[in-house]
Amino acid sequence: MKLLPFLAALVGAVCCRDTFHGDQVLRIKASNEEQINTLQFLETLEHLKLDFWLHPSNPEVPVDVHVPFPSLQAVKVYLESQDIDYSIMIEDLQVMLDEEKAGMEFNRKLERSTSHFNLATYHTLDAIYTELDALASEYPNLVSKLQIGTSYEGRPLYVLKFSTGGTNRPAVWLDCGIHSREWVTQATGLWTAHKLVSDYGKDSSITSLLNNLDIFLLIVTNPDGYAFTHTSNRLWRKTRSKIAGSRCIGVDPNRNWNAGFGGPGASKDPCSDSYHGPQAESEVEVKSVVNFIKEHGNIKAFISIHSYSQLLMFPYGYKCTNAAHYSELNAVAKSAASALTSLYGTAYKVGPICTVIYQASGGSIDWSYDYGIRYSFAFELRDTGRNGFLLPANQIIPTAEETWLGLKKIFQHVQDNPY
Ligand code: INF
Ligand code: ZN
Repeated sequence: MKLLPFLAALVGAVCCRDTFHGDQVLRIKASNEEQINTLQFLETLEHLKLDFWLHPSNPEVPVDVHVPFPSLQAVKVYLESQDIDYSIMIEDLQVMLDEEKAGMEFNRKLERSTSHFNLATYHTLDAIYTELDALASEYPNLVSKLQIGTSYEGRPLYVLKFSTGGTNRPAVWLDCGIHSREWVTQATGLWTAHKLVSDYGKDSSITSLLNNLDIFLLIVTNPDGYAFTHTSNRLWRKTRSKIAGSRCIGVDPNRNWNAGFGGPGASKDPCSDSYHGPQAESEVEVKSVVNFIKEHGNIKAFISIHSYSQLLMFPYGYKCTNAAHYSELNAVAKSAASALTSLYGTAYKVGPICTVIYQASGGSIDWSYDYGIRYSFAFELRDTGRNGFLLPANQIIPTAEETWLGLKKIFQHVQDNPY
């Protein structure tokens, strides 16, 4: 009888994993507005089960779409019939997922033998949470772990606080992994946490930063979704909340903030990957961050880390008019992006969400900016589409290193421009 739970777990682990054998990711280049409209029509055909990694917006921005094998032929014939150019970005999605999984297994075994936390690999939620405790216990005078809430499925939302003292010092907020499938963002958050503790007292810019500002880092903003990407569907984006009246699960946590909520660029369809939710802040993961920011009362910068596309954006997404601090935000973003590019030459585009990509309502940094947090930015990390969300683990550290140079520029600007 003892075997039963094990067998159940085994069946559970194996039986419900989504597989993507023969699925492809196409990169579509629309050449005009009419072709964009055609692609937007395609996006409404639910039976094709298309997963748009990059949505059709304007002809300059490519459209990346995961096409399940059963829909491949029909989609390709349709695109060709409309003279819409496309290339195959990922030949067989399952092959890439299997390679990623094998890499993680290998590194997990290596880790067990060295008991050293390997920042150059992707980790499970449990491994990340264990590492948060390790950091807090190894650097008690610099790092503490706070729980700011509990996810829909009951997982803690842990924030690392980096502080060298003072009471309620001006602070910066940094969140990763609000979209669970964007694995390089949680990995970058982990690397950044290590960078802060190892360089404090050695690197004058980090020392000065932490002697004046506190840093709050939420490495796994969507733990339910992240756990689900490990057990069931690697490409899951949303939360895992149940929606009354729908068989579909989850809300897009980057459409659920009280900023232009329910406006253009969000879906009211619970089965859509950009579903805004039944009402603003319906998702406990979003509500917990909002409550924390409001209770703290002295947050001066709010930065949300996404992937992919290599962009550094600032408000607005819910409307296409310029923010009051447009010129300052643009200048800071340009300076941060060029610092980032200086390391490995990784090119970034800079600008307001609405013009750099598309109109998107209910986004986190629009909320933080309208709440009064002037320095609100969103990063879209590597790459520009060769691997998309499946960025090889050997790019984690270079990505985190270059991103840190951009973050440091923003933090220094916050330090030098109190408001
Ligand atoms: N980003 C897009 C999204 O649809 C664009 C975005 C980023 C909108 C930041 C608003 C704020 O949410 C991603 N990237 O999903 O992962
Ligand atoms: Zn995202």
